Amino acid sequence: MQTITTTPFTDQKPGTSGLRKRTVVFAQEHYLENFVQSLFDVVGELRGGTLVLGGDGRFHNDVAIATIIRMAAANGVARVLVGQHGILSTPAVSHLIRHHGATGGIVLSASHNPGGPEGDFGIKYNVGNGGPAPTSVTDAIFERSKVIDSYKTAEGDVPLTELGEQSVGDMMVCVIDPVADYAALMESLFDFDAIRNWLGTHAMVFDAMHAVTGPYAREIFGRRLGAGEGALMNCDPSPDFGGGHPDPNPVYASALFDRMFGEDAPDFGAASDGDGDRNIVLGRGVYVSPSDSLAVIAANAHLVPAYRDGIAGVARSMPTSRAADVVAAALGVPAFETPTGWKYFGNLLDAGRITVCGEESAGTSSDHVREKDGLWAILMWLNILAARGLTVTEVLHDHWATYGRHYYSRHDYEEVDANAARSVMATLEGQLADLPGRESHGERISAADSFTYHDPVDGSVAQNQGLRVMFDSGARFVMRLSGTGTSGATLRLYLEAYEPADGDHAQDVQARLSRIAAIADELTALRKTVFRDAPSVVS
Ligand code: VG1
Ligand code: CO
Repeated sequence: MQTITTTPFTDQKPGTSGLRKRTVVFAQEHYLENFVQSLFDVVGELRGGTLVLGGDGRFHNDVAIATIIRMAAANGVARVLVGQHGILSTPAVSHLIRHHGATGGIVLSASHNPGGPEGDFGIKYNVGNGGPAPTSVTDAIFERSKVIDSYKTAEGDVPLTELGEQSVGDMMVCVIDPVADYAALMESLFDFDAIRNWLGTHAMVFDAMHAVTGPYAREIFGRRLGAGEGALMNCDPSPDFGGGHPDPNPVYASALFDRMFGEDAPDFGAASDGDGDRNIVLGRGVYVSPSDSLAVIAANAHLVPAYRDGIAGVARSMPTSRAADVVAAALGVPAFETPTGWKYFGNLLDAGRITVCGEESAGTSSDHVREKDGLWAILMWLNILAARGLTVTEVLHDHWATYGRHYYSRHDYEEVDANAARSVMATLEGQLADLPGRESHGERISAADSFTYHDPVDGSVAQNQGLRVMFDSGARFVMRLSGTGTSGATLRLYLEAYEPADGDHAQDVQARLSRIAAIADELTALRKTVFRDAPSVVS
């Protein structure tokens, strides 16, 4: 065992989902080591405990895993469960922590951000309930990283190619099948017979985007559910994601969108992101907005074996459309509004206050793990389609006819000047108190605030979680700064308009939202201030 002298970095503050930086930043001498030692210093229970370890297979994954294994041995960890070839999806890590009663887990991923030497890398820590470390833990790690002066490491290298047990000093390293436990969990939740039958007469296509879910999809959709090889796109994980960008949106998953909107489109299409926690769902010629997906899943969960007895409640992140709230009200169960980031759902799930939760950013999940779970959401849809015998379009139209439609879109202004982005936020924040009652473009503002969350379980408070402007018509816009970018700032504008159950559900989404977008731009001088004519990404 060796103790290595180091000096602190000042920028190791985890964001919405772990510490995410350019790969070149992580590749600096001592950078990863400082953060990992700060983690071991803060989470004392890891000494003598079990750590789950894996990543999305991106460039630098292997180097980082070898480093963490040596440091874990030197810091007294008793056992590391590491995915074969260093692969584990985020939801699989969450499940493995819970299944094996581990102390915690480390996921190496920058999620949907591009990988490679010019791309991004990331590390996140999950605690014993399987969920992302709460802010109290990440804040403590950051504080520790600012004063750290040495780290501990040991000799030893573990090949990750073969399953089985090896040791590094006193520590046991178990190289585990990344897929087996997770696939068994999925099979225990859903009606695989019904899905298999449905796939006998319907076609699906799933795009793993050369990221982590490829091996999971082959086992679950391919082997267990009998979807043919033609159903699986880009299922070999690669360090640079096949030169692509593992973000399942219309821009980066354009091959999938082209297929689903093309001639002879399959009945069902889906994709997940770099670390497998996000999902998108499409039908023939139709894209399901993630906010709608959460609402549809909540409304139909009772058709799926694991949720046959109904759901206890629903939670959504604040910028997610309020479609799920309408379903919760109809079911007579509570609906919660939390800040952006999965860590805020953990307490509600642990306390049994909610069963399903989700975010507009293509994340949906339930109490089966403590992370968002891309393949789970896709299986929910397949199970619902099989149970109802309807197409994706029919399910959506029926949903809107029952609950009304929340037209929804997110406009991202990526990598803008950080000062300009802050000034847009400040401009809007300065006006909030005066906005109620103001009229523009035929819309009247009913309320406006900066979102503060009071956790109903542990009483913790999270302030400044985004600015909300609500309208009498049921429309809303939200503005917040991203906490996952690695250069400049990304400003997100979330737009929503409500059309009641008997309203017109066939309008063009952007056209329907253009009034609210214009008001948002007028109030904040957004485009002028960040020097952009249009958003970088519309989803
Ligand atoms: C984004 C999304 C947020 C999500 C987070 C992590 O955060 O908006 O909903 O939880 O990414 O997802 P931000 O701060 O950039 O808006 V993942 O799949 O990147 O772990
Ligand atoms: Co992700």
